[in-house]
Formats: sequence, C-alpha cells, structure tokens
Amino acid sequence: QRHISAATPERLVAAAVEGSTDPIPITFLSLDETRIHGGYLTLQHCLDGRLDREEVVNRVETAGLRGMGGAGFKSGLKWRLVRKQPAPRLMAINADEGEPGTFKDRHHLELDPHRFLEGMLIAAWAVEAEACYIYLRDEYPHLRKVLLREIERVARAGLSPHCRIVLRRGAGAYICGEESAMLESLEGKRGYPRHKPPYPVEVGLFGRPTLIHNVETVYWLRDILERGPDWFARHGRRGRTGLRSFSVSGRVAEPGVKLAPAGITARELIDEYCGGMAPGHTLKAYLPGGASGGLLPARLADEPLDFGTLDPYGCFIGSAAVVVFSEQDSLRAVVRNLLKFFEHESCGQCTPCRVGTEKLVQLTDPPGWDRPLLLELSETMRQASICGLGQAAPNPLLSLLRFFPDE
Ligand code: L3W
Ligand code: SF4
Repeated sequence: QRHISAATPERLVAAAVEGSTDPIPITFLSLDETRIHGGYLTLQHCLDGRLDREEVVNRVETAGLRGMGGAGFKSGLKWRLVRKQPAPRLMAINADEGEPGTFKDRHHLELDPHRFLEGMLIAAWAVEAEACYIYLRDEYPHLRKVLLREIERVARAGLSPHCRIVLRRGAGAYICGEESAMLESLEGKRGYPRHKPPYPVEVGLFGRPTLIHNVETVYWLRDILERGPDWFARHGRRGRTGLRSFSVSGRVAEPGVKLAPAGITARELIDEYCGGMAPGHTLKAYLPGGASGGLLPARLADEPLDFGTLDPYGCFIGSAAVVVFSEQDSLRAVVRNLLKFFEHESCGQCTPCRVGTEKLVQLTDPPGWDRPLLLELSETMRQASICGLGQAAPNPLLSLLRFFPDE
C-alpha cells in the first residue's frame, strides 16, 4: 500500500515531512497543483452561491454515495437528517481507520489530501456545520503533519471561511473508530460507545447535531460534483452502483488499494486488479470485510462484494478490507488470532462483549470445541452487546464452524 498508484510524477510535488521517521517521502498534489487542475473550484462555487445546497444534496443522492466507513448508510439522507436539526451543527471526520486489513483512508490521504479536504469542506457547507473535527489515527503521525500544514494553507487561501477545522489525535483504540465512541473521545472522555438512538445526526458532538463521515466518503464528493453523479453511479457490476476502495492484502501477487466497481467479485478483484494469487498459492478463503465481516470459502469467491450482498452467508464487506488466504494457511489460526484481537480491543463497558470475547478465546483453545456452547455464546453476544464490536466479534468463528468444520 506504500506505492503511489497511477499518479504521474510531474503532477506531484515532493513533500518531505519534517521530523518524519518514515524513510519513504510522501508525495502528494500540493494546494497550488490541485488548484491548477480545478481543485477547490466546486467549493468556491458553493461558497459564492453559484451552487445551491439543495442541488448539491440532490446530486449526492443521484450518485448513490454511501458511507464508506463500513455500514453504507446513504450519505444524501444523512445530510438531510442533519439539515433538519437546529443550528449550531457540527461535523466530524472518522479517520481512525482501525479495522484490520483496512488502509484505504491512509492511501487517499497520502496521495491526495486536498481532494479529501475539499470534499469535507463541501459537506460542511451543505449542512452548515460551523466546525469540523478530524479524528486521525495516531499511528499515522506523518499524515498529522501533512494535514496540519495543508489545513493552514487552505485557511490562508480563504477556502474555509465557513468552517473551523480542528485536527485531533486518535486514542490508539479500535473502539474509538465506532462513531459514538469517537465522539466521546473527541469530547475528552474515555471512548465508550453510546446507546443509539439518539443518532449523532440529532445528538452528536457536545450534544449538537453532527454529520459524521469516513474519509473516503467525502473523498468522492469532488468527482461526483465535477464529473456528475451519473459518472459515479455508472460504475458497478451486477446491478450495484459506484466505486469502492478495496484494501487487498494476503496471498495475492499485487496487494494494495484497488479502486474497483461495487459488485465486483473476490475472484475478479484478485485476477483483474491484483495480478492473481501469489506464486505457489491457491485460493482457500477470504475475509470480505476485515476482522468483523466473517470468512468466506473459495467456492463463494464469485459473490458480488457490496453492502448487503453477503448477508445470506452471515458476512459483510464493511470497510472493504479483503484479506486473501491460501491452502498454506490455517484458518483455525486465523480465527483464533481475530478472536484475540476482539478480546484485546473490547472496551469492557458491557458484559456480553467484555466477558464473551474472553470466553470465545478460552473455549477455542483446546483442540475439541463445544459447538453448541460456542453458538449459544455467539448468539448472546450478537443480541445483547451494546455496539458493533461485540455483535460482530463471533463472526469469524461462526464462518469457520459453517464453512470449514474440519478445521
Ligand atoms: C440517523 C437513523 N442516522 C443509522 C447512521 C449512524 C452511522 C451510519 C451507519 O458502523 C459498521 C459495521 C461494519 N437515523 C440511522 C442513522 N444512522 N441509522 O448511519 O450506522 P450503523 O449503525 O449501521 O453502523 P456503524 O455503527 O456506523 C458499523 C463496519 O462498521 N466495521 C467497519 C469498521 C471500519 C473501520 C475503518 O477502519 N474504517 O474501523 C466494523 O465492524 O460493517 O456494519 O453514522 O449514525 N435511523
Ligand atoms: Fe464496549 Fe464491546 Fe460493549 Fe461495544 S460491545 S460497548 S466494545 S464492551
């Protein structure tokens, strides 16, 4: 994921990041370069009244843009829900990217931070948010330096008069990527998820109506508004619409971030975008959505990957982190690893998850597993946990029991 994809060197400006220990200099389009290529024009049209809010919301709805943080909630609908609420309104960007196997937001921020910033400022304008808080994964310190500097440049260029931008460091916890835990953390508290409803669109940051978006969601806004909503909607296979940023890792020849149509299958993604399987490896299974989205066998590699399409298998694509395994991998070991991850990252607020994640690890330690007990515990966690972490933690185990009983 470190290479700089298809962008041509002459369009990029090297930005050696001061004090960075990262040996690879980050290169991205500077503010000046961005503006030469039409960047921030759409935002200016919004700010000077040439574009109307209702028109922009309509275009986002026509494009079918959905939340790219994992749940795929319709973005245009979210904007309308926030706009219905009384001012002052706020906005928060979830850049905490903690789902195992997910590295698309880092990729987009490293390559084109201004495309992200412009999209964010357009969304803030659309819902009339007076401030926008960016919650950035603290394991991305080089991006913090880049964003601090570029946000300052954008402000000096007069491009953010409508919205105060605040960059905050993440707390190093997976759970702080859950939107309400993120809000708690932004408020300076321990990152415990809140009960929903009320949803953040009504009661969000500091009790104010808040528009929350993942980095990638706003990243697409510039393309949607410049090229038209039909351009975005036109992409897609098998009746699905739009583009997705798949983070592909594991036993493929060319891992990385792949911009591919919604509804592509795992086999197509591997063959067309990743140069096939790594030499000497045969596809055995894949995680369609990081740690949380379950595990699917090779015989289901022709299923379309998109929100909702994997429900019949108890799986989901979430943030589109596809991790590929081969015949040389022990899926039992993979699942144990994921269960330990959830045990470690459970925030401990509710009993089904705090105790359940620990029990899942203990119960899968001995070679012989008590299947009825594991299923009962999983169902309890799914039904009674407060947030998605505890509800999804049994997913890899349930997939293993269903598709790979021999393991
Ligand atoms: C107003 C309603 N707003 C829902 C809003 C809600 C949120 C969004 C989605 O994410 C997913 C999980 C995995 N009125 C509303 C409403 N909203 N109903 O819509 O809400 P929700 O609850 O469906 O999902 P969520 O809790 O935001 C959970 C996926 O995330 N996942 C991904 C992790 C990704 C990373 C990363 O690195 N990017 O960590 C992990 O499990 O797919 O479905 O804004 O407020 N009636
Ligand atoms: Fe915390 Fe887990 Fe409960 Fe979520 S489900 S609130 S992570 S203990």
